Amino acid sequence: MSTLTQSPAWLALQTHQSVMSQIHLSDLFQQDNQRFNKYSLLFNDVLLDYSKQPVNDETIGLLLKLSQQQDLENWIKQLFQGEKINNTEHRAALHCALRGQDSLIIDGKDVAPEIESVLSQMTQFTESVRNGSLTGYSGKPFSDIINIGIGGSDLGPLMVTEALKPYCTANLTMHFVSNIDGAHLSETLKKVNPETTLFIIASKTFTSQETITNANSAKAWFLSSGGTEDTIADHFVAVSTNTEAVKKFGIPTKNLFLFWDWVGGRYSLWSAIGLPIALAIGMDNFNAFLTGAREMDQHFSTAPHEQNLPVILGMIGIWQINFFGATAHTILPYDQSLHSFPAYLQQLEMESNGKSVTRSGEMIDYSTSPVIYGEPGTNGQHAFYQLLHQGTQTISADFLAACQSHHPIGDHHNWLLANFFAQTEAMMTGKGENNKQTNKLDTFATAEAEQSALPPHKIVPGNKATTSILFKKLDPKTLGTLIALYEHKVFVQSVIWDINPFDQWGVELGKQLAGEIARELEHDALVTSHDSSTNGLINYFKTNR
Ligand code: G6Q
Repeated sequence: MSTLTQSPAWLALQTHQSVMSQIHLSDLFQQDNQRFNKYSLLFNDVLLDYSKQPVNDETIGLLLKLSQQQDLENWIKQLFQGEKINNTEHRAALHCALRGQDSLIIDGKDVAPEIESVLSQMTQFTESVRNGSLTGYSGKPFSDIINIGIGGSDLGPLMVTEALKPYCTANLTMHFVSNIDGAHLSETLKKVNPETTLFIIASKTFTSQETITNANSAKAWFLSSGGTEDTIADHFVAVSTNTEAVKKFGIPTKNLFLFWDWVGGRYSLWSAIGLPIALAIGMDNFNAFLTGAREMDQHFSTAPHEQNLPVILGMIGIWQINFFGATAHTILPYDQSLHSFPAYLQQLEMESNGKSVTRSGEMIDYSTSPVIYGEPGTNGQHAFYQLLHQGTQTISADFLAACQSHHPIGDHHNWLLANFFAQTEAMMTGKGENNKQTNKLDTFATAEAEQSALPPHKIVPGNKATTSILFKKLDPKTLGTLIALYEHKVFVQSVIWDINPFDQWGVELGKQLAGEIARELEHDALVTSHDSSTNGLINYFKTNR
């Protein structure tokens, strides 16, 4: 048994859970008509409603005792002071510094001027691409930007560029190529003209197999369709920490946007990895995006924990995962422009907190990151919500939506939001006669069926916990605030679980694995060096390719 699960705060929460699990969520609302006022928080334009969670004052008190016991306040300080809290890689995790900090000394050096200098390089570059003064080799302005990157060098910029499409004012079409599957690059190249296409090769290490393979193929395509070695510099820029590799690839250093090893891949969209975002929405909007995140940083580092959005969101997650046994968490943006938000959060949460040893290397005996998945509403309603309403798994959910639409046609937005509210209400109250008292569908349904005309399969038990996040409008600043909210929520949970959220050794393993097999695939001789399944699969591929 770990010290955490034997600690007083943990044991007190376990005892409290056995009481709270007996109370149906709708009863909590009947007992207290002030629940919404008590259990919702507002920061800037972002409203966080956690009143449809199985909590009361005692729950919040006990959760905050747990966070105190795990020294959350001190960890937050260390994060913002640039301590080397990424202990397995001996680095600070300084993504917050990218959102604007007057000065921050790391290893005896102030990093603020370097950040400022890359930001002004980005400003100059994005302005000249957007106003057409920087052109391709034939003198025509750029029409298409292709970002080649993967993981943290792809998911963030892709998600934000999609989410902020209404702010993409320049005449530029953004494309994102990540998969090493040749289809991704080929299908993208079919849509563009080499004379007016700008490639951004985005890779922190500049060694990721997928990115380098795609970048080499893009360069070959460029050279075979009108470009020359001399004009590569007009059409290729790089974002990386690896100056040498960028030079070796053929991109001159003047086209390199630097960032630093203290920016983790999945936290890098605030750095020059955000170049496609800045090209799409312009630097003023990009700065507003940074401001939104900075304001959330200030809130996270100063607000009392009971009024602190990331702390509350994180601790509600702990309550669900470690005490109610939730194994999955679903992200449901009622906003088509946030269609990539669940995929982005999959990486942020699962790569950060999908760990099973503590900071000091001990095996963990409690759950850490749940499986994260999601789809925009209302699409998900017609697909997997069935399981949320009547399935046997414990799954928690975040619903998100904007009050104001960027596309106010007819009554679409009212219908969209009506679905949001109806779903969260139905998940809480259920449907059927006297549908309450238990969250176990089978027991409940049988008892209910005996007393009512409803057959068990028609009874929806409710008592499913949800959190709602409403914001005024999805603008650059609000999106910055929202992303930082989730980043800090992930950090809060990592502190409770005593894990390092900033490394990713499982991902590193994946990067090494394919190399040896790729060499075996270079020839047609059958292989015998693996287990029989892997040999069989490789040999079937070789005989059928
Ligand atoms: C993120 C991960 C991972 C990384 C990609 C791309 O935190 O480390 O997703 O971003 O593997 O790495 P490069 O940017 O080095 O190509």
